[in-house]
Amino acid sequence: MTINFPKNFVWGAATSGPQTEGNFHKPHQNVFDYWFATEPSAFDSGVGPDLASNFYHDYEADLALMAQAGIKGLRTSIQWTRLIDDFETGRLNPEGVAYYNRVIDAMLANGIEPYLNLHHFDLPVALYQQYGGWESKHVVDLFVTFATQCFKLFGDRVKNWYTFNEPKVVVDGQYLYGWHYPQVVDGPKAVQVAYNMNLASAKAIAVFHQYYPQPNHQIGIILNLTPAYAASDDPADVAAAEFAELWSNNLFLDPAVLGHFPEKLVTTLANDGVLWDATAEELAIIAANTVDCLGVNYYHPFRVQHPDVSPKSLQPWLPDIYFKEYEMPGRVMNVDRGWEIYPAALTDIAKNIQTNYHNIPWFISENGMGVAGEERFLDANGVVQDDYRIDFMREHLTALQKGIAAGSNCQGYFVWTAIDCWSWNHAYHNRYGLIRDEIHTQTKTLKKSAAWFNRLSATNQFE
Ligand code: BGP
Repeated sequence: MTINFPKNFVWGAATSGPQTEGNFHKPHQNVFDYWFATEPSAFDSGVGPDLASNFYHDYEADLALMAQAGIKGLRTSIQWTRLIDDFETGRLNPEGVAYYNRVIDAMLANGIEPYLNLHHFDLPVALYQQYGGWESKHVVDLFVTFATQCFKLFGDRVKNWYTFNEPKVVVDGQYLYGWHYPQVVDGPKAVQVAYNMNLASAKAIAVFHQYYPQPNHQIGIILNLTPAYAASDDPADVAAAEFAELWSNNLFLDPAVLGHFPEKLVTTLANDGVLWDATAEELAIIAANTVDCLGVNYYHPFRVQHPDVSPKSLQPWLPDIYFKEYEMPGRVMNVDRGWEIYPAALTDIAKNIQTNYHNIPWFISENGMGVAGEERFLDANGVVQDDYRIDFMREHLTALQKGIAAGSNCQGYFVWTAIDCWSWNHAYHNRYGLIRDEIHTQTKTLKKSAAWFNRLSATNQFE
């Protein structure tokens, strides 16, 4: 069977500044730089983001390899801590400006369209220390100052922009479950952070549209969508899944695309006494500045059952009073990463966007397979035989194509990731790249999946 994709479908790869560049010539630390400097044991094998993929020095060779893998679009991010010297005034760091100019020009020279994101978990740590980070509306305005600089500097060559990558991971990781620095565990603060990031996105979009009208330029947000599936037909499980969907997905999806928060979520948070602090003026900004397009990162679904705790029993408030993760027996797992593999969710996501989000243009902005110990799969020629990664992409693309055939407006697929990179707490443990990075020798080589992807990108189809 041949699986075909629409004409002009974009085949790309995603990555981020903090995970690839390495900490060379950066005037400031982000929260991960600071966390590593103060607590290296929080990272796999005590390895931090200092070198990452050394993209800062290797970008020309790396981009040439990406072009060989058929990558036609690269989503990466500009680091706030590299571009800006003074966060309050937005004064630029000239070295940072020159670096991003070089990278953008090199992308274009390699036939790779830049897709730039402005925040990939990498808040400047000084803004946490001074203001509480995303808890603060002043930080919202400083983000807009940074975003404005980016639009002005690079918008002549960059047509595709994103305000945030996975803001929900900031809420969960930094303010609820302690995965990421500052490891705050505080439900009401997390609720305010979610609101403030929605506001920051809308305010940045407002500025962007003043500079660049559509259709030549577009701006969106990148959301990790984890469709919530109830563990059973039991009404308690169904209600748990309904709240999980509101909290995990609609919290950002609805304001970004529809311009307002889901009513049921607002009512629930208000009844629990934890609703965010919002003004009518801010809500009007959110209503008026929705996204032009949407990036969807998809890795795994969210299986949900009703929680053991009774509502209101958990004090202080946590969203966990409404749902609990369900480890479905028999589910297919990526054991190395601990995530369920469930490609069919992509068909559901496509249908949801088509039906409930006015079929807005969207693309897969991340999807990929992280595997530990890939040296096991090196062949005699030094090529990683990563058939599991090809299978993973094939299955997900088949599910996605079903949604497209039914009319969903999906315009591209960006694999996570181009070159093996540094990955937050897990450092280099799980490898996701189409291109292998032999970290110790700094050698980068195409894996088998790169050849497969290149064919896919050239023909727009696979068997
Ligand atoms: C997404 C992030 C990426 C990347 C990816 C893989 O949530 O946007 O930055 O890291 O997940 O996850 P991990 O690196 O944790 O295995």
